[in-house]
Amino acid sequence: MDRIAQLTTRPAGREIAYDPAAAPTSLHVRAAQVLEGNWTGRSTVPSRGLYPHQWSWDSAFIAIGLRHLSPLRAQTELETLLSAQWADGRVPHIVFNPSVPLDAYFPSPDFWRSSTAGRAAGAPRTVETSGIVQPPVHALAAWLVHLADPGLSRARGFLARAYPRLAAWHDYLLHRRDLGGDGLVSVVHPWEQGMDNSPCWDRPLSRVTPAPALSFRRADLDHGAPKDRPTDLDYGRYVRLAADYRDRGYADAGIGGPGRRTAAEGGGGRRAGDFAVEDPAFNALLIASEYALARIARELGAAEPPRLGRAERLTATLVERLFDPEAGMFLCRDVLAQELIPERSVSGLVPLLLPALPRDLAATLVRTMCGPHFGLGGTTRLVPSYDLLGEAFDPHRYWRGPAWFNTNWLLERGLRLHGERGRADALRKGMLHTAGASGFAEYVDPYTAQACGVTGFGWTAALTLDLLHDRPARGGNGLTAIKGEDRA
Ligand code: 9WN
Repeated sequence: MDRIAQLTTRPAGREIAYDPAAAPTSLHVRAAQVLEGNWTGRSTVPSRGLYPHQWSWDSAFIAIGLRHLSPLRAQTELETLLSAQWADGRVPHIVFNPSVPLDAYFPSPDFWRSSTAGRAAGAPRTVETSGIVQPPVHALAAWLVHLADPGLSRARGFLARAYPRLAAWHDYLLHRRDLGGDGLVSVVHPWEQGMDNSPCWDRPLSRVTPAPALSFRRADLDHGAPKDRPTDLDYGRYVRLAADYRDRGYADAGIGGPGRRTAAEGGGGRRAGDFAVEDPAFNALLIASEYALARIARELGAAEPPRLGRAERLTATLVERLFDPEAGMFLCRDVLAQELIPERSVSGLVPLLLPALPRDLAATLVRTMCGPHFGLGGTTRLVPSYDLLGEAFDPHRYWRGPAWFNTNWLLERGLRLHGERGRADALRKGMLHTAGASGFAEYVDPYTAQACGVTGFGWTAALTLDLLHDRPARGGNGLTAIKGEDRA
């Protein structure tokens, strides 16, 4: 049996429920080939060249697609990531592969120095990781992976082993990262939110003194065109923020905590950092994962999952704190400046995936997505990462305009969840076509669908597989599965 045939067969020997008449086999096989090519034995790299380690939210999206090929691999993907969790609960944004040369990616393990600089925060000793985090898509992924083969999952104790780690991860975010004190989670670095170079960060980043250009060497420019990547100035700021956090032992101090230097005060004592932002997508993904965690707890026998009420309360807080009626969407909040950031990014549409979102708000988000700022169904086939009318819009530069597949997958799920079937079907079709035509590109020009960044990108292939398998005609939608029973 060749590798792809092996991949498309479940470990127990049962063929996967795949209908070749309904989905183009070549797309399916090509997506499987990408995942096979990016598989390292314990996890999947986003890209062999540009991103040769394990990334946190990439792995969650990859597991969601991989479950259709091999539920065992999908479980292993998440288990590998969770085994690098820190004792304080954080799940690091990168788990480094020790066999990859140090100069293949920057910042490398010798920059983060997790096992020494992160010791007080409980970094693992046997594996090197970064010290920041990424959006918490993992409980959602774990639940969807379980659903792909509940028998295998139960036999391996997959959820029973994952649950305490996922619960500790959420507790870390909700307790240690509530820097604004309002119940929402803050990110302390643009890389944590995952949309690294979004114009939303321009204002809060402008307060950060860049690290000197000669103090580091960017590896990303070995693979990507400088005009598509973040500028050197922004990179200098990313490096400064990460180095400062590392030099504080990766300690999370709350705003107003002991010795905290506020933006206004300008100095002294232990600092919480120069960047703290409440982001709608990060928090919405946490809420979606809280629903999933409640389902996992119930599967494991908990009588009354305590997390459901929390998910609904968090949704209300998200609306209260970050929804901007004038913009017709959610915005980011700069916690240090205590103001909403007046930039429209796709992040502000992602809360559409929340089941408890009030109906009128869901309708507003759909209108905004299909209006002049994002153009879905009109000027664009996929939702761009940033406002088409925004001053900083650039159809090719990282997260400043191009369309990404993970955010579009989330929006497709959200549209379907809120009964927008026609729009969801059209978006699904556009994604499948674009994924195949672009060679599973990392991202695409939202107008022309021209491939940008690297091809053979992990989550593009994985989410393509998920869309192929979770066919609308079957009424499938992982998020509906979460909503359905929990809210009944
Ligand atoms: C920094 C791996 C990651 C994604 C992010 C994407 C990019 C890294 C980088 O690649 O970020 O984490 O070096 O630019 O922005 O979303 O997880 O695919």
